[in-house]
Amino acid sequence: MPIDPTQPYDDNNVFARILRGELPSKTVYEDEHALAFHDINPLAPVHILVIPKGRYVSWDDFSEKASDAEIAGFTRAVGKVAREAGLVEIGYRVMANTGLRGGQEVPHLHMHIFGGTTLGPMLA
Ligand code: DGP
Repeated sequence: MPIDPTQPYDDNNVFARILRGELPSKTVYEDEHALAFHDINPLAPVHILVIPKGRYVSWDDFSEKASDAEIAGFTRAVGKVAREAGLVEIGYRVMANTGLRGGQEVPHLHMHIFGGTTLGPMLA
């Protein structure tokens, strides 16, 4: 179900539970600002999710309310994860589904990193 991007942050969402270690994930990277793990339902040979450690519902919420340090740290983490996954030479895609008609289902900001193949103009 798509989420309402204006809803308050839900501390029981699945990514909040992964951050607290209550649910397992295949972690590929972690630092002060970000956690990255493999998507449970990969849509490409490489499909990694990068999430901020702060409580942000969406890209809209994060880009408005996060501190400059959080934004810088998170952005650098996304780039680092893609580099460490070996995606720079072949190319990759970064995507944040946002809100009701943006296809967002989990109400904690997550950047999808897709790679490992030639990506079409859009992923459904
Ligand atoms: P979105 O539609 O942008 O909100 O994408 C949510 C993604 O999260 C979707 O590709 C599947 C993934 N996902 C949902 N639940 C879990 C989970 O428990 N573990 C992991 N690793 N990924 C999950």
